[in-house]
Amino acid sequence: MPVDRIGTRDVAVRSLALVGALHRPVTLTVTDLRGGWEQHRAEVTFDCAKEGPQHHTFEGPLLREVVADAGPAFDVRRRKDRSRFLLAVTGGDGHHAVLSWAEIDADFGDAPVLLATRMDGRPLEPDGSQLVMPRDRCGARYVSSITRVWVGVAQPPPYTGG
Ligand SMILES: Nc1nc2c(c(=O)[nH]1)N[C@H]1C(S)=C(S)[C@@H](COP(=O)(O)O)O[C@H]1N2
Ligand SMILES: [Mo]
Repeated sequence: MPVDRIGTRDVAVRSLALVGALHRPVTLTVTDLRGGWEQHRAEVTFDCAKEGPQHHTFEGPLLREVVADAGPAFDVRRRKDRSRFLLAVTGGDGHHAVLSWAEIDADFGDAPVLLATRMDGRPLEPDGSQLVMPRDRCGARYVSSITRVWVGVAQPPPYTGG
């Protein structure tokens, strides 16, 4: 893994890969996520079964803007096409959570989900980005140290008239 210098510490550069049904799959560092898109701010409180309520302030780009720039393989003009897509977000420890594209699409759920570049003012370069789900009451989808975002179509069994 390449090494970068942040402050006075040498740290491994964490990056996340956008993969799946995309026209422009890409690998992005936290620095890329900060420089490439408008940074939004979210003050959130979520509950953890083990630790109790957690309160944090996150900054980062909207997940939908980063994924849109990777070119999801749907027809953007067709809402029914967009409504079939899913995203799976994986952390460095293998923990992963699923979202639907419609959940974050402005024409559907419009959830302001972020790929965090800062947590409580601290740059996330040393840890990797964290998924921020401001409307989630539970912390489980706040996936940290993100390594991969997969985009793809939900494929239920073929329609047989039932
Ligand atoms: N990569 C990764 N991210 C994760 C988890 C995890 O086990 N692995 N746990 C989730 C859970 S259950 C909670 S409550 C939040 C906050 O956990 P923390 O306070 O330990 O950061 O992180 C979430 N993100
Ligand atoms: Mo949790």
